[in-house]
Amino acid sequence: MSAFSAIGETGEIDANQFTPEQEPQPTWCPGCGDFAVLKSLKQAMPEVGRSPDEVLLVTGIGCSGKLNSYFESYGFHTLHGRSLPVARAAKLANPGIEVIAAGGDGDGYGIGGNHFMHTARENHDMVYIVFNNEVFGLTKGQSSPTSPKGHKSKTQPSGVAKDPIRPLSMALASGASYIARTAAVNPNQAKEILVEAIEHDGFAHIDFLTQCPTWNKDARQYVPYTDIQDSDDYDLDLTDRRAAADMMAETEAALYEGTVLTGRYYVDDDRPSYGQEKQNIGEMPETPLAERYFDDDYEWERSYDFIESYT
Ligand SMILES: Cc1ncc(C[n+]2csc(CCOP(=O)(O)OP(=O)(O)O)c2C)c(N)n1
Ligand code: SF4
Ligand SMILES: [Mg+2]
Repeated sequence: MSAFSAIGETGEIDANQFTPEQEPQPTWCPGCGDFAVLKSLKQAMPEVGRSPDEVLLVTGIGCSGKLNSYFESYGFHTLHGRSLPVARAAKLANPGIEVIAAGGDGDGYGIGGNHFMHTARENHDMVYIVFNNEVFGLTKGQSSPTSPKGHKSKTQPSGVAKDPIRPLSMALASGASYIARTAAVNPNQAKEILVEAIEHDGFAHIDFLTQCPTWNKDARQYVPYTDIQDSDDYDLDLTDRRAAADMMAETEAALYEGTVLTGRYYVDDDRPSYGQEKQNIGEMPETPLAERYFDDDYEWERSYDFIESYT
């Protein structure tokens, strides 16, 4: 059965539709947390009612970047750290498609950190899943921006001398309008958070703790974890920016002391997405680029119009 249906057609959506017809054998190592991201993402799709032909999955480079090899949808495997600019362009050209970007901690918080900051600032309507395993997995275990201070690896034989990045705080300071952390060991919470993030209109950042048993043997498996929404110890107002900042700071410090806190941290449903802002100032074309058909003459005509308007 083909997993693809006509765009816009509704009907029962099944998680299995997101398994490629000729499923490649995953090259992820046994016990890798990446399997849980794939599973929870597939399980989220029926709940948001999106079929494979309504989804674009854009990935960076890394073990995490292989996600779209095992997920049936439109896909774009980009360069290291470059998933977000591609995802942004795709969303602006085709606002009707559900855009999900994904990559690793090295990819998203290191080489792609600048794109992360500005995509959050501009509140592009998409989900960004960062597989945070605290190492460069694919390239064999070098320290990454989230490796704890003192972490020893081939590139840092005496231990990392730097403090790690605080991804949740960085997302909040940059302007993301939905921010959550989940973990591969908690696939039900992961699925629920993915559903919310996909349904959110704006930039939804999910820091997804994924264990790498091959190259990060010292790393915690992220158990036991506490879901801050389930715990009586916390009563967080998700719309309160200051409270979110404090909760994130506590969570980020706790992780490196062996306590894993997960859950939703911040949700701003009022902030318009970048596409909406562009519409408000009359800069979004009424017919999205992806729905236009050009013949040769039309395309030339429009090019001249465009050049003339800027000369
Ligand atoms: C521009 C560029 N620099 C470096 C690399 C080499 N490289 C490939 S994957 C990777 C790191 C992957 O780590 P991470 O993003 O954390 O993903 P993981 O494999 O852990 O999922 C690096 C440095 C590259 N492909 N391109
Ligand atoms: S190297 Fe680590 S991150 Fe990569 S597939 Fe293996 S366990 Fe997963
Ligand atoms: Mg990594």
